[in-house]
Order: sequence, then C-alpha cells, then structure tokens
Amino acid sequence: MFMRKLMPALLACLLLTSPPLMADQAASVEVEDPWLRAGPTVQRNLAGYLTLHNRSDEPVAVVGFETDLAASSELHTMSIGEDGMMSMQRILAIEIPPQGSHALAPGGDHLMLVNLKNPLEPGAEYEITLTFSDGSRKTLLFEARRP
Ligand SMILES: [Cu+2]
Repeated sequence: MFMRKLMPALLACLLLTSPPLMADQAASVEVEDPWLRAGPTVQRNLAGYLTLHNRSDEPVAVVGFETDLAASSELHTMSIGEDGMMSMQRILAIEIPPQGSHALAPGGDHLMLVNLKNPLEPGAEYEITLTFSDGSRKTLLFEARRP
C-alpha cells in the first residue's frame, strides 16, 4: 500500500529533477503569415510562402513538406543566372540560424507544390505539414491569395 503511494511521488521527483528534454525543431519554430499564391488561371504548380522564426539556440532546418493539394512537393530557391533571367532551383533544406528568422517570399526561397490536383479558392485555407531535419513536423494552415 505504502509503495503504491510512494512510486508516483518518486517518479514525479525523477521527472522534475532530470534535465529538461531538448525541444524538437517543430516546437522551436514560430511561423508568420503562411500563404499560397493562387493565380488568376488554373496552374499546375504554385508557390507557398511564410516567415520562420527559430526561437532556439540550435540551428533548425526545414527539409520538406507534405500536402494533399499536389502530386509532389519541393523546396525551391530562385536566382538570377548569367543570362539575367530569374530561375528556380530545387534545394534540400532551408536553414534558420539560432534565434534567427528566414522569410520565404516571392523572388526567393519557397515551397513548390508540383502538379496541383485542384485549383485553389482565394481566401480558403489549406493544410501543409512542414518536416524538419530531426524528423519533427508542424502542420499549418496556408491562406490562398491572389496577389
Ligand atoms: Cu519553385
């Protein structure tokens, strides 16, 4: 009887005195203004944007995302080539420095939804799950906008 009462108390003590568990990357990141660029016509591919704030003292990396909206999903960046033309390249990760921020915005890094299954409705919100390099995940609602 005594042990039965004592065990939970002992366990609670152990939990309280052990060092805090490291927060996973998804929990360390705050996001701002997630949105999808819905064009005036039906598009096959479209871009998603948001700003990521890393509230931890460790670097954080987004390594991909999952969505039911498109057949596949890629991380992209944009750069100006020698011909002066803007082009997109696939990247494997988007890194956010400790206590830093990274904006995914038109003309720069973005989430690329490839082979969209259905047109998006401006004003509607759609679920996208970001995946981080430690395997943690964060599901967000992205608003479809027609810029
Ligand atoms: Cu792209």
